[in-house]
Amino acid sequence: MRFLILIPVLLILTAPALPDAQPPAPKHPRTVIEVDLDGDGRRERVVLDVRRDPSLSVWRADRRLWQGVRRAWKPWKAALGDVDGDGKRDIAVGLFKSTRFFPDPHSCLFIYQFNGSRVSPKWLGSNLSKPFTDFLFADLDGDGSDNLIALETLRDGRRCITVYSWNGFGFTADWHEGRWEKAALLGVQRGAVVVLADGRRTAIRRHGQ
Ligand SMILES: [Ca+2]
Ligand SMILES: [Ca+2]
Repeated sequence: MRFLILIPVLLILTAPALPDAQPPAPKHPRTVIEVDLDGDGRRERVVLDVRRDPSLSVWRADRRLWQGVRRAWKPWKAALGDVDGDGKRDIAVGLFKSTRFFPDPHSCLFIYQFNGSRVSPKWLGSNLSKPFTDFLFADLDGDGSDNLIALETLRDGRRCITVYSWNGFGFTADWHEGRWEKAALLGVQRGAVVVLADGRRTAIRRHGQ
């Protein structure tokens, strides 16, 4: 009897969070971000083109420094953030693919780092704490490294935002907020996450700040 009760409990504990059936639609097929990734005074260009294979490339002027990210991984967004606070921007890509531990395709995040001449994988994340459909980076707590801010889906289908910090090996969830029917991540303003939550523009801060 005790065994029978344990099975559903174990299933709940070990099951991945409710997967999204569809990948988030890329807002644009081609995203170009021009920025000085490594702070050497020369600008780089990060290009995500979901029609190309591989889909992500990093350029300086006319020279392609790197390309990667298979189109079959269904990339849907690229964004930059200095997750580890070393002064160099890291490149994050949202994908919709199966991973070793979760065979159903789901949203996951890969982070690449640029050392001034080469791009290499920094973190090939299986998933975040919940299914997510949008993300951005901003230094919310002023510690010099950017937080990952993700728009996520709770088990009941409602939306929340979760704020993460880089821990050296991956991301730790610091706090989450919201239980909205519909939500869109608009950006960050004066240290608050701005969300269009159930039709209302709402600024979210960590509780008590
Ligand atoms: Ca540069
Ligand atoms: Ca960095």
